[in-house]
Amino acid sequence: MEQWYPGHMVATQRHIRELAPYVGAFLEVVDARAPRLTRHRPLLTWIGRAPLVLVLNKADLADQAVTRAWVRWLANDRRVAAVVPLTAKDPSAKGVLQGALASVVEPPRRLVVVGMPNVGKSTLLNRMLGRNQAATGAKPGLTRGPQWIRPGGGWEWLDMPGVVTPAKTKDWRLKVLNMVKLGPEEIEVAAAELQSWIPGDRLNNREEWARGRGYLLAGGRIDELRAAQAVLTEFRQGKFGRISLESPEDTDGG
Ligand SMILES: Nc1nc2c(ncn2[C@@H]2O[C@H](COP(=O)(O)OP(=O)(O)OP(=O)(O)O)[C@@H](O)[C@H]2O)c(=O)[nH]1
Ligand SMILES: [Mg+2]
Repeated sequence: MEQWYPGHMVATQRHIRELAPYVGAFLEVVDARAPRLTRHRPLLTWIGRAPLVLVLNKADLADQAVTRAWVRWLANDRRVAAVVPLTAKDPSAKGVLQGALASVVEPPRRLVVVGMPNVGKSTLLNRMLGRNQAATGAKPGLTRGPQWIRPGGGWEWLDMPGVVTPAKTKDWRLKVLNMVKLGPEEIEVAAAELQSWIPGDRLNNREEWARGRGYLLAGGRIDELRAAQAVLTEFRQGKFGRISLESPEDTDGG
């Protein structure tokens, strides 16, 4: 079996199909920096007629104007009940999401949280709960099995492991966003692809930038692998500013 379609993803699909008739809504968490690419299309067939709320998470890392354009764009999708940009890491996320859900989900408020690996599903659940019950981390595939969380107020949330279609795992953006594991031999290619998205004034002289940090080999040549790894890490931390990797007009998304 393909590395990126391990057993827990098959189990997740079966579980979602079984749950669909009994849940108030499915909450699909996507990455605000690439909301189309990070949607999991098969979900629409798995969930049947259940309402689908799209959460554009990590909005703190995305270009604000591009995120606004995405919200307008996705609002036209008839299969989407609500579009909610937010930052799960930020305490304000709880109120933002509760407000958005109030009009969509009827009691009993049973919600299933789905999405690609590492988009922030568990972080969002912990935020709703007000404490860290679900394990989170900067590593795709952290949550291994479904887990119910009861934050009170009649809510029941189910945290699910991340799901991704094998065909998509080749997209360098998913690797850059840390949703798909990056092989050691892919680091330099992914960093090179990413660099064209970083505005010139933020990484204008890559060579100087690498030298300044001491990413050097014996003989004074740039240590390309270390520099590439650092570009990826710093992008993921938002050190180059807010950068979106996809806009609604793009035609190459998932
Ligand atoms: N900057 C930023 N980082 C976030 C946000 N939400 C989550 N993260 C980070 O993203 C990483 C993944 O978060 P998780 O909540 O573990 O993601 P998940 O979707 O549960 O991942 P799996 O269980 O692997 O499917 C962690 O390092 C979080 O701290 C956010 O709104 N902004
Ligand atoms: Mg998780």
